[in-house]
Amino acid sequence: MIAADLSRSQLYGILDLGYVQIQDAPEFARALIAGGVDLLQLRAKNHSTAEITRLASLLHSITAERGVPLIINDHPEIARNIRAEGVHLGQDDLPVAEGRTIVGAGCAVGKSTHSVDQAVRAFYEGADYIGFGPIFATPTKPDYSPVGLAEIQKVHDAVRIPIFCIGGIKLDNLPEVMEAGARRVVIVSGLLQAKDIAAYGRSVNDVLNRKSKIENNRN
Ligand code: TZP
Ligand code: MG
Repeated sequence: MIAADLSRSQLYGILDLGYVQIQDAPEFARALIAGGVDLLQLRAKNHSTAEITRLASLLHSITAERGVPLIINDHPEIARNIRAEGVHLGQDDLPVAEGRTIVGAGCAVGKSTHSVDQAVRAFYEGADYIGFGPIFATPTKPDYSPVGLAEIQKVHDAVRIPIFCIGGIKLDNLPEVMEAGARRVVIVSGLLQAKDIAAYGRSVNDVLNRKSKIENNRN
């Protein structure tokens, strides 16, 4: 994946198998893409490598056809084997450089960060993008304290790679997240639990696009 794909991306969707039955994943992926996610991650915390590989490969045929980069959480070998566009690593996973050695050039390496300090370290580690949060408390990542809205501007002042704010972000609190300085967001349960995922995604994109229009007019 090239840097331009990331810098154009505003909405990052995650197909989290904590919310979606594995057999329903392709249908959810199609709905997320119809809703306008710019990036799609597969996050499967409790499945075997074989199951994740099989699903990742199937999802990749769906995302590739629609030009949406697929990012694999936790598993650089799977990302490499199915030729995904990226891998996403957490604080307890391999360092970015080791992940990059496995996935090879052209595959993005993202990292989860939970403080401005971790964000700065991820930047110097060479991450292509970071997730930053949880902004709000969230059942999707229950053991983490929220960083709060005030850190959003600080992390944007500190780090010059794409920053995706994550954690407890929904359509109704999105305006305040953007007001606090966010440019890109990850939404997991908000999208996956929406009655109409595609419509929800389009509404999220409307809010995101309003903000980018305002910014473009300022420059
Ligand atoms: N990392 C930080 S918060 C989070 C992850 C994976 C979960 C975000 O999920 P949700 O449902 O959008 O709060
Ligand atoms: Mg991980």
